[in-house]
Amino acid sequence: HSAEIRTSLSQLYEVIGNNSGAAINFILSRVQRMSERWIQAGLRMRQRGNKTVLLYPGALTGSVGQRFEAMVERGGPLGELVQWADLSACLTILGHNITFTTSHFLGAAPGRGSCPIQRPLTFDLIYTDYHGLAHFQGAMGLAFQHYQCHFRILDSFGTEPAFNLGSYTHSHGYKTLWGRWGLQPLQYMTMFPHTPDNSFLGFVSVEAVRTEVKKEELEPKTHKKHRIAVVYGKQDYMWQGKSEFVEVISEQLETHATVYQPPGHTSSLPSFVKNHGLLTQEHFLRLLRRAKVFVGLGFPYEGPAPIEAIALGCVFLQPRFDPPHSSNNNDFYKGKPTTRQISSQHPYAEEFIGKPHVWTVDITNRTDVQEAVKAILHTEPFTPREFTCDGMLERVHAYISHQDFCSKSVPTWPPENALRVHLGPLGQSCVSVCQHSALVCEPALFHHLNSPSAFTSCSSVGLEVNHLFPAYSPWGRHCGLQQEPRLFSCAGSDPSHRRLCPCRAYLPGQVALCPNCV
Ligand code: U2F
Repeated sequence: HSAEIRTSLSQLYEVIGNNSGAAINFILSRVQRMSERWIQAGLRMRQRGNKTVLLYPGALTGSVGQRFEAMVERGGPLGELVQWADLSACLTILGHNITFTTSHFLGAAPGRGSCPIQRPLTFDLIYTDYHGLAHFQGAMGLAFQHYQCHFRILDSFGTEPAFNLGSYTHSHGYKTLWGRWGLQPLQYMTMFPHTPDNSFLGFVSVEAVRTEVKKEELEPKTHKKHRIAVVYGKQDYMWQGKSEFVEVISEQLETHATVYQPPGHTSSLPSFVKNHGLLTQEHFLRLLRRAKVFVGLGFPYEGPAPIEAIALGCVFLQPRFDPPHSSNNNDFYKGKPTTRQISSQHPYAEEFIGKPHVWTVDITNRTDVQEAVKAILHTEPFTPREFTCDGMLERVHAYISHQDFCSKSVPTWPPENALRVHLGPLGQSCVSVCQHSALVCEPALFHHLNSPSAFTSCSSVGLEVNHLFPAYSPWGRHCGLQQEPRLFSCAGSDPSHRRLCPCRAYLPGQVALCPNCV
């Protein structure tokens, strides 16, 4: 039978509703709140799919899940739940058949009653995370290898190819707690377009409700949104050492917070801050709607909230990190399989959105902060297309129809005519080389330029297992080709190599897709 775009999410409520807990409630209420927008976007979308899909958020499962669950209503991370909610809504609307489970079923013997893993595997696709991947490996034994190509891993911060292969990380000193699964890097799906080596999954941001904006315009000035700052920081510790910064802001704006307060605990927040306690997502968004500025304190890194704030017409004011934070100098990033240099609390907001919506400042410089706050005038709401329902449906549909990690042959999507070859300067990664030409690095096109003919002049050619290749070395005019396709890397850079880069154009506001390949 041919699947259809669904015009209701009732099937999803059923499959999610078989699970329970605070995290599941967050997911369900988010999907319900956004259901009308999903359905309307689904009607605008002509394409559909009919895969059988398992969603298994390992972070909500077993003992890891208990710890995560305990923090949901105490200021713990919610970004992952935002993504699971939006992914499951998106797949349902596209017409796929979904199973969603957080039960630690994997301990059960195969074939017994409720175990969703049956042999042969009945799912076309399995969306999980790093925790879930380990559960599957434990439960499936040797069959795991065989099914690897069906996995899609939700990985907020991304996994660079250099961390991808156990033997390679070991011999090249790339230390990580998470990588080394030997999947194809595009099987990892990130929350923001961090490195194009991974697939950018994203989520859906709230969109400003037009009618409400209009209504506000007609109301007296006092009801207009202004002179309120909301500080981004759900737990007390995130405010430590930031009091001067918050003070400068509060000199000009009424300052609000949503910090979780344990019962019987006295607040250590400055007395001029109006703390609402941790809010439900709905009330949090209502607060942002009234505010003019959303203020980052430096943590949490790279979460969804700034995108929502900008969508609701706030300016996001955030700290610059100089020197940048990374897995080398920062406990949060330590062990994460990435060499990214985090130049501010939210590099996506800084680089992809920027002024007038995003101000990245040195928060220890009083005059800089004051100037920024003063300069923040009326800003229109803004949402990049990739964070709308339409954008996410288009992107996820494209991935499901074109990405095939089970095939033994080279990738055929995006098509070769999308390829723009660029030879970078010494020391630059293909991420920046392509960026400089307003293009994006496309790892699925690497195989087209992994041959001597792609270079202009080589006195010698070598084939090597090296994540920097294909690359050119001016010393001896050596051309290096890649021997291991799972090490093709947009992110890799080195002072003695000029990377040969597969760049491509992208749709406005939809960096994951090229203009002629959807
Ligand atoms: C990120 O996780 P966080 O949960 O800290 O990310 P946030 O940007 O704070 O927001 C997640 C959602 O929480 C909601 C808000 C966001 O959609 O609308 N919310 C709320 O419901 N009530 C409130 O009072 C305040 C916010 C990131 F996503 C994770 O991947 C990281 O692990 C984490 C640490 O860097 O940061």
